[in-house]
Amino acid sequence: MSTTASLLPGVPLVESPLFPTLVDTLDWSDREKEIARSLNERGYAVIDFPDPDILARIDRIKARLTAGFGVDLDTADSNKTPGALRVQDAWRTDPDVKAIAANPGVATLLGRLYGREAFAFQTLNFPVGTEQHPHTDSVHFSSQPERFMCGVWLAFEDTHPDAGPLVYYPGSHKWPILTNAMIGRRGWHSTAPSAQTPFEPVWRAMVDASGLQSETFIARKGQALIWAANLLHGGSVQNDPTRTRWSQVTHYYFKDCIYYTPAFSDEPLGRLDLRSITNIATGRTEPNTLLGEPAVPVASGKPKAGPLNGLKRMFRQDERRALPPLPQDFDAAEYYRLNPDVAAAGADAAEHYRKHGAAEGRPYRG
Ligand SMILES: O=C(O)CCC(=O)C(=O)O
Ligand SMILES: [Fe+2]
Repeated sequence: MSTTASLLPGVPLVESPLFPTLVDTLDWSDREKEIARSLNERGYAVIDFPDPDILARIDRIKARLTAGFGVDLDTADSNKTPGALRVQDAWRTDPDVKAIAANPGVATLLGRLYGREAFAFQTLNFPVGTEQHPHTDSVHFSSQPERFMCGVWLAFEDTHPDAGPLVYYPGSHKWPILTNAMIGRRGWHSTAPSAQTPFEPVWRAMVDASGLQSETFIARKGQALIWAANLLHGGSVQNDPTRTRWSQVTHYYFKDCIYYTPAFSDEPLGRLDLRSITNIATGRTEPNTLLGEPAVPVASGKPKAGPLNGLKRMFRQDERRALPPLPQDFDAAEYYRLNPDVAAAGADAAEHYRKHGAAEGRPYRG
């Protein structure tokens, strides 16, 4: 690590306030510098996915996943938007989804750009546009130190402008990362149906106040867009409901961090909704650590004296924490329909929603 980089090891290199001087001290290629500058200035960068077999892989994935959505995705004029169609973590069963998530070229690139080893921890496959309200992934999954998280959106087909392309607000990644404390709410025990809904009016107001203009990603099949943890993004309106917009999103974390869900945490009170993170490439759990020290959840009692006391209090997880209650209009059949992976996994809908679905912002109403 260069001398300048070593001043702020807890900030991703591409997001560092020292970036303008840092960039010339690193052994990055011209292409890496170009990608880094785009991420630093605009909060995203476009790459050709580094896999010679990518087009064939994509076709195999589409063929395998299509049946699971229970919607006619092949007939030209069929309506393909009956609800929020997506499969989470298909990498567990689909070798090509896993190969994309575990692509060594992408992990190496991200590792160099962020200054820490990168690993994929979640996949989402979408056959159609999501029309998801603009959001940052930072409220869903964040890290301590913050910003060690990013998304890679891979186009599984050429994006048609009427298919509800991915939309994002270049420059919004430089905004402060919104927390519950900032928007005047508590996250712990929250009953919000989705992690991001309480933040949505604030993001809309910030777009208005800043005047930032959105852009859409009209991608070529096999192109990918990397977005920074705090870049505001979502799915634009799908003008033509007969069009598909196949994609895979792979979310990445970086080593030696605390991984948690900010929307259900109150950081100033030491209540972090810690996540148990699986490294897709290795299949192993990545420990929650800070500077190499495990962030051990402290069950109860008075913390023992020792140098890590403050940290342990900070990362303490209240084991008596109640799960969020089920929303009144929750319907198990609808939840299975909208989340076919939950049905496929044989999980209990209500339990899955309370333990995972709520925090992941999964839909339960069409
Ligand atoms: O593909 C989209 O429309 C948005 C997906 C997204 O926001 C995500 O996976 O984090
Ligand atoms: Fe997102």
